[in-house]
Amino acid sequence: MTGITLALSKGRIFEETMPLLEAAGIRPLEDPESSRKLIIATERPDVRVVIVRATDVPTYVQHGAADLGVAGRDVLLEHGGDGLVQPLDLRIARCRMMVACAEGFDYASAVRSGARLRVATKYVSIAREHFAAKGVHVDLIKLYGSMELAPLVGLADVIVDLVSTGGTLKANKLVAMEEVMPISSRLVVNRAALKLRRTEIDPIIQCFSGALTPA
Ligand code: PRT
Ligand code: MG
Repeated sequence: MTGITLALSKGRIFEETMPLLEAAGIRPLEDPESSRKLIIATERPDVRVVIVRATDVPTYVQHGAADLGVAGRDVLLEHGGDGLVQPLDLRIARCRMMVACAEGFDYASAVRSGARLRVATKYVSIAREHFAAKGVHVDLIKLYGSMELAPLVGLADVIVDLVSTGGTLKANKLVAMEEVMPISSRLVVNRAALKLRRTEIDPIIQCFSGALTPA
C-alpha cells in the first residue's frame, strides 16, 4: 500500500485541524460539509483524508485502515489505546468533562452520603473511574446523546458530559458541579505504521507540531 490515509470527523475537528493540514501541505480538495464523498483527495497526491464519525476514528487507525487520525481525549479514553500512539496534543476542539446536576440538587451531600448516585453519560469509563477514585458508589446509565435531559425527567441524579460555552447546561437549568478533566483532541497514529513508514509520517507530525497554537 502506498500513500498516507488520515481519518477525520466532520464539524469542529475537521475545521480546527485545517490550519494544521495546511501547514503540512495537505489541504483537502473538497469540503466534507458540502461533499458527500467519504474519501477526499488533498493537495498532496500521496495523502488522502477519510471522513468518519468522531467515535470511529480510533477504530480506523487501530486497524490500520487509516495511518493517522484526530480524536478527542474523551473518545480515546472510552475507546482504549490499543495499537495507537498519541504523539501530539493538538490543543483543538477544547472543552471540559464535567459533572452536572439539576438546580437545587444537593450534590455535595449526595456524594458524601455513601448512597448510590445515579449517573447518566455517554462516557461510562471516564465516569466510572472518576467516581471510583472518590469512593462514590454509582449506578451508570449509558446514553448516546441529549444527556442533559436525564436529570430533568428523573432518569439520573447527575450527568457526566462535555461542556464548552455552558450554554446547553444553562438552557436546561443544569449546573456544573465538578470538572472531571480538560479535553482536547490528539493526533493518533497506527503503531505499526509509525514504525514501518516513519520517513513518511514523521514529517507530517513535525509540520503539525510546528503549527500548534501556543499552550
Ligand atoms: O456529533 P456526532 O454525534 O457526529 O459525534 P460527536 O458529538 O462525537 O462529534 P463532534 O464533532 O460533535 O465532537 C467531536 C469532539 O469535539 C468531541 O469528541 C470532543 O472531544 C470535542 N468537543 C469540544 C465537543 C465539545 N467541545 C462540545 N461542546 N464535543 C461535544 N460538545 C457538545 C457537548 O456534548 C454538549 O452537548 O456540545 C454541548 C455543550 O456545548 P456548550 O457550548 O453548550 O457547553
Ligand atoms: Mg456532536
